[in-house]
Amino acid sequence: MRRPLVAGNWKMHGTRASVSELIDGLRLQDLPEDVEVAVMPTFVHLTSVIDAVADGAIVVGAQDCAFEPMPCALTGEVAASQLIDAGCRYVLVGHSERRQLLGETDALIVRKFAAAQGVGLIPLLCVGETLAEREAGQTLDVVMRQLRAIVDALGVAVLERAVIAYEPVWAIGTGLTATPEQAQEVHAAIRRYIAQCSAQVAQGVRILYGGSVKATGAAELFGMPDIDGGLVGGASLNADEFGAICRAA
Ligand code: G2H
Repeated sequence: MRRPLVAGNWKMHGTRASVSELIDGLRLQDLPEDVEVAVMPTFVHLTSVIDAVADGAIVVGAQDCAFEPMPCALTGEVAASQLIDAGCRYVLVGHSERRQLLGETDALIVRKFAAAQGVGLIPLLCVGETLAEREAGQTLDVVMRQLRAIVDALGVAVLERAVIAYEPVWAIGTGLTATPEQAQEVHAAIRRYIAQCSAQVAQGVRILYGGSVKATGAAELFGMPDIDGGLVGGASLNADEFGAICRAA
């Protein structure tokens, strides 16, 4: 049995006051014990959030890490080892906003993934196609290319200590959610692809859906056999809405 994970990606949102208010709101939520709940604030808010949730069930992740795992002369970056030291459990790698707006390549994402795992962080690898790629019938080619970059470089076994998030780029922040059937088709293809290398890894790896997830419709998405939870952006900034999404998983 795969334990569902719902992760709130707060992106570049929040002030000290609004983050504190959001955490207070989350602590009032009735979060299901059989679902793992994570939040991913900006770097500047990480330690205050980690301290604030230390006595509860919510775990914390970062939104990025450097390709170098250990502290070194790399201005502006944060090492995976520093995230572990701060108390993080997860780190996003390969989010489409970083692939598209910051030019992150598959090769760089492989290095960040390896840096994270090397120090014991769990990488949450994001994959997904653009609207043009979907319309050109290239969805599975694109998603498998992004996944193959990791498997070819690091081996399939690394997915035993990782999470995958399928996030169709056309559904991110647009209000357009993939239908449960559209998402399930890609999730099942991802699991089939991994099963070609290892049936055991394929069975165990959690594959989240991301892209305009809201409380409405979340239960239908999470009810699909290969969808193991969600990576939630905008809706995770509202404690009641995020709580409802967690309860739907
Ligand atoms: C996709 C998602 C969270 P949103 O980026 O990673 O954001 O739910 O706002 O589409």
